[in-house]
Formats: sequence, C-alpha cells, structure tokens
Amino acid sequence: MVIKGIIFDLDGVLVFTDKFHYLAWKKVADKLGIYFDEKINNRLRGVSRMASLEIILENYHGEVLSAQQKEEIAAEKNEYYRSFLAKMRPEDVDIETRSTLAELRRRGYKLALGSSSKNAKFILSQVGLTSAFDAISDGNNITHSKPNPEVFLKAAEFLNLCPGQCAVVEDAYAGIDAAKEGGMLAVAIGDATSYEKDDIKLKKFSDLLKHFK
Ligand code: B16
Ligand code: MG
Repeated sequence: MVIKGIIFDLDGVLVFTDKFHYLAWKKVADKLGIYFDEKINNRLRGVSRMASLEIILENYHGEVLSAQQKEEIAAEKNEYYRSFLAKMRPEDVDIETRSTLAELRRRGYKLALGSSSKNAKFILSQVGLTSAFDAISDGNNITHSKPNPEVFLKAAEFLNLCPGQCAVVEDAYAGIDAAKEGGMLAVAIGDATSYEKDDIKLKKFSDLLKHFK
C-alpha cells in the first residue's frame, strides 16, 4: 500500500527528554529508598507513567502501596518532570528535524504525532512544533500504552487514513512492536535500530527523505 501518512513518536525521536524523566524518577525513587539507575530508566521508554512506576517499584521493598499512594508518587514525579519541560525552547529541536518535517509535508505526506506522553502537547508547544503536525494522538486519548497499537491507530484515524497507509517512526522496541501490531510500516531510529522487527532503519532523521519521496 502507498504510504500517505507518517506518525512520529515524540521522546527519543523529535525531542530528547529521557534525562528529564530520569532525574524526576530518580528524585522520587531516592525519597522512597528505591534503587534506580539509567539502565532501569531505559526500560521506561514509550511506557506510560503508571506502567513506568510499576517497573520502578520492582525494587521497592517497603509497605504495600495503595492505588492512591501510587497516583501521588506519579503526580510528584510529573511535577518535577514538568519543571524541566518548562525550560525547553525551540533550540532543543534539531534544525535537521524541523526541516525534514517541513519537506515531508511539502511532498504531500500527512504528519501526526503518536506519543504515550500526557505532556506531549506541552512539549510541542515549548519547542514550537505544534503546527508541524496535522494530528496529535497522545497519552490523553488512549487507554493502553505501547506495545499496544492504540496510540498509532488513533493517529491514523485522526489523519483519515487506514493503518496500512501509515509509517511510524520510533526509537523504542515497544513502539516498533506497536507499529507492527497495528499493521503499519515500522521505521526505526536510535536504539530501535538494533531491533530485528522494524522495516526500515534510519541512520539519521533526514534519511526519511530518501525513503519517502
Ligand atoms: P508522561 P513517547 C513516552 O513518550 C516516554 O518515552 C516514556 O518514557 C514516558 O513514561 C511516557 O511517554 C509517558 O510520559 O509521564 O509525560 O505522560 O516516547 O511515547 O513519546
Ligand atoms: Mg520514544
């Protein structure tokens, strides 16, 4: 099928907020006496906030936490995280990324965001990328996070395209699994290029222009 739409993951593809997630979770984990390091942080890529907390709590050996306590911990993490996001600026997006998005659009592709993050719209507005997209599907319009394909299926629906007409650009294994499960073309960048399930591997973001003419 001819590709008419391209769906982009946010964290790890367009912006790099891993370090902010890490610092915010680390602060919360330290407070609870939980061991947390960058390797565990890598497992949180593309995973929802509450599912991330469950991964972090694998190293928690204290009293059983109620659902409300977990919500409070996640909310505290999000406050720290948003204090970092508030400092993001348009300069935090590579010029190569910005110009590639503009050129893909000029070539007639519809562009959507497909992010698990509930902060996606805030991030896009901080870095001045909101108007680069025709549709935004994020953590606020889904009930299942990646590897479930829901976020990408919604993005395709918002673009009025069927899944087979869409490509997904992802940096996380969970995102590649979600794209394949959704019946889309899976384009890997960064860490995801070491996965065997993708259809296309990008060395750099602007390589998209070689694959989508
Ligand atoms: P929030 P993506 C994901 O974004 C991040 O990769 C993941 O680390 C994070 O836990 C998730 O968003 C939820 O983020 O707490 O802001 O709702 O990679 O799908 O763009
Ligand atoms: Mg990502």
